[in-house]
Amino acid sequence: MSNVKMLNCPPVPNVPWQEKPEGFKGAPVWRYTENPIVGRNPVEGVARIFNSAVMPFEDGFIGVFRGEQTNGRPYVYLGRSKDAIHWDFDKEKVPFVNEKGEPFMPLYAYDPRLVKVEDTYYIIWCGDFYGASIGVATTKDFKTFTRIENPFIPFNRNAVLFPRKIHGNYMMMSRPSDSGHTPFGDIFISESPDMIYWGRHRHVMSPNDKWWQSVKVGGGAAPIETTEGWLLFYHGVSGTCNGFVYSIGGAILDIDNPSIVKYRCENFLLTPEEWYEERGFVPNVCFPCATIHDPESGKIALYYGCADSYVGLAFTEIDSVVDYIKTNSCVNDNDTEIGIR
Ligand code: BMA
Repeated sequence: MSNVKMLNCPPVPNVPWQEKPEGFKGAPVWRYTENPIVGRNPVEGVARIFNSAVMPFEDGFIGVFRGEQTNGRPYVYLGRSKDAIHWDFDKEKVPFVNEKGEPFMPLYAYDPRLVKVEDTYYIIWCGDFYGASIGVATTKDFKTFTRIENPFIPFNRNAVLFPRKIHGNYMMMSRPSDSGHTPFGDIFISESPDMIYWGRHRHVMSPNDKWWQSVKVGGGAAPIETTEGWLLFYHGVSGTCNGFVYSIGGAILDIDNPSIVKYRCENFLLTPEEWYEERGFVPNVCFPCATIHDPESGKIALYYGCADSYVGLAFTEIDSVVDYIKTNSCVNDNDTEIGIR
């Protein structure tokens, strides 16, 4: 086994954890035995919580959760936890304001990500800007949430911010789309000096000939910086006669030029197999949105939405997952080029 290290991330000795089951085979990502960790009707007025992002905060954990209201419209809710497994959710939606401090609520908001860069937390979601587009807000205290005016034009989803600047710029992956259930999807990356103006767009990766990721791919959890490059958990989608199937994939991006994919695993790391992944509002969906990871032990807890109905938790270890991705890598020219045309 190699000795891969996570870089530039604080220790999280209380990362949630369960040992790999005896005799476990296949990709080294195993599910929490008590999944799902968030069940149906978790908050008054919210039917389902899924596709959500969490991170350490103060002496516990905090998260932004996609809550599907009973009127069918998704919104972002805040949750807090002592152990990152049992969550208390706010009854009210996250109260976004504009730069003047006035209420500025999106029409809807879904698939939130939560990333800390330097001393600021960024909440990123998919919302409406005359069609599906990317919303961003900042907070330092999880009390005031200030939106940055529409950073990208529609149609776009699955924006994932890197946890540090590269060459002095913020880096954000995104997946241009249509305004519906997009039947295509490639990951691109953009740079910004200030989180307001974005440019130098580059291609990162496209669907490939491995059927589980042959229709679309989209960023998942914020990448983890490692001695091998940026470890990215993403979703890959297959089209079947009964609709899309969402699996979790793994790739390693170049540390200085993350539009270059160094390794990309040909096998999925996790695919719908359990009842809570196969059965729900949208069956057969495993949708990764966040990790909590501890550089000292190498433990990674991966949070993913299940069947658009529940939150699931899975575990892996930095060196075994990086080894698995490298050993089963299938990069092509489209992955390894810098992504400029
Ligand atoms: C995508 C997004 C996700 C969802 C998935 C499966 O387009 O809307 O929120 O989990 O479809 O329904």
